[in-house]
Amino acid sequence: MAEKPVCMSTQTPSDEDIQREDNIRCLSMLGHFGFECLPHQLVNRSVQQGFSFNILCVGETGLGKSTLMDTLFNTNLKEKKSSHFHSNVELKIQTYELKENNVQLKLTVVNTVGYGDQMNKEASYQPIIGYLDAQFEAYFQEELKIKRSFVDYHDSRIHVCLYFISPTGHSLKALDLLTLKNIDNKVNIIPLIAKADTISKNDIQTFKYKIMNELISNGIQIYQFPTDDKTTAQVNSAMNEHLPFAVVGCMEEVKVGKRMVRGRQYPWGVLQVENENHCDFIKLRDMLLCTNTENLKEQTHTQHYERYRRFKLQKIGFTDVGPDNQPVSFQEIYETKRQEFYDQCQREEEELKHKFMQRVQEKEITFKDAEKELQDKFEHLKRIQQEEMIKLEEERRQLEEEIIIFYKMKAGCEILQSQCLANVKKDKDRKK
Ligand SMILES: Nc1nc2c(ncn2[C@@H]2O[C@H](COP(=O)(O)OP(=O)(O)OP(=O)(O)O)[C@@H](O)[C@H]2O)c(=O)[nH]1
Ligand SMILES: [Mg+2]
Repeated sequence: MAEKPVCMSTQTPSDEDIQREDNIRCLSMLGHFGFECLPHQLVNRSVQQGFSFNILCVGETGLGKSTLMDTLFNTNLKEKKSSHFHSNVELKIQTYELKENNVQLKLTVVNTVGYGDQMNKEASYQPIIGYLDAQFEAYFQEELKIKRSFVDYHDSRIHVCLYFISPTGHSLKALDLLTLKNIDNKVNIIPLIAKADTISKNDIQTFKYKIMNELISNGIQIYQFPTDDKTTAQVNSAMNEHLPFAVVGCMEEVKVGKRMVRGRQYPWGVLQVENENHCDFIKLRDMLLCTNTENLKEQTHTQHYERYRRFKLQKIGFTDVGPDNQPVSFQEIYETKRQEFYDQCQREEEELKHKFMQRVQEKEITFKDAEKELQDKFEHLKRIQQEEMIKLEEERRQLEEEIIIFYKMKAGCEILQSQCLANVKKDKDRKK
């Protein structure tokens, strides 16, 4: 628990109260009220609730991301090593509960897996953007709920992105520029030169200078330690000069003189991680976890999330001022949007109806044409059939006539034949 505050007595009243320009009077106090203890209430509540901090580590496989996280929090976060054979970049999210004295910290570390291992690296930054946006969207949806529960809500928005630069000593890679350009308006970026023990002290200075020049010439915004707070302005502006931090991570302890220190043992000596003359690890840890944690969270909310929220609301159609540049209320916009939506629905319905009627008419015409064609065909066939019938009838009549003639001729022939036979018989009889 935080210490119980000791409330001091207030100043004596002055003769004249000061009237400020914004019409607020500054009064001098006549006695002790106790509101000077307000900050302590905030401290107590914050300690009770605990803190949360979300870090995104972006860097090529094996650049020392996990080791640096372990070194920063002086614990073994038990991260497994990744393989170099991922077909695309993935994100590994892990949340830890840490406790230092009475202060509890919910730490989320998001690591890129397979970053920079693909032949085509153009899409490498997309999963990172997707993740950053998804966390903003989750917070945005919570904000829009009627029943919000921000007290137990785990805010997963990323507060800082530690960007691990390969210690080539040369320049930033195309992938670094591409990713940084695409994420700099979504997250606070602190660039780090990874495994800085692999470059000489002089080369590091030149490398830092080159990196900063490249970032500026490519218009990439990195996080600047704030200099508007008197208590931290001096140290922060000095630290801004040291960016990008050249860091070394290591959990092993080696003996230096009579002390055990965390460091990397080389044939020519020991690189002490927590020695400011050897690397910038201490600077990073102080800036990240002691001096600017709250500012990083504030920037995430007021700059990056705010940008996302504005974009989302504008996309839906919300604005703060109307066409006449006068402020408009949420209710007004909602009503206008509802009316617009209703009108649009009506218009679309009318359009659909009209299209439907047109189609029906077109079909009707087609059907009528087809019907007429069929009717004509039918009439034509009927005519042909009737003509055929008449023809057949005529042929039948002719045949019947021919049959009658035939029978008549047959009968005639038979008479003639019988007469002939009778005559022959008569002749025979006479000859006898
Ligand atoms: N020289 C040197 N080696 C380091 C440093 N940090 C880590 N290493 C070594 O680099 C290797 C990879 O370290 P990791 O921390 O696993 O790297 P990583 O970026 O988390 O790797 P992945 O998660 O597999 O992408 C290990 O053998 C570490 O001991 C450093 O600052 N300097
Ligand atoms: Mg790792």
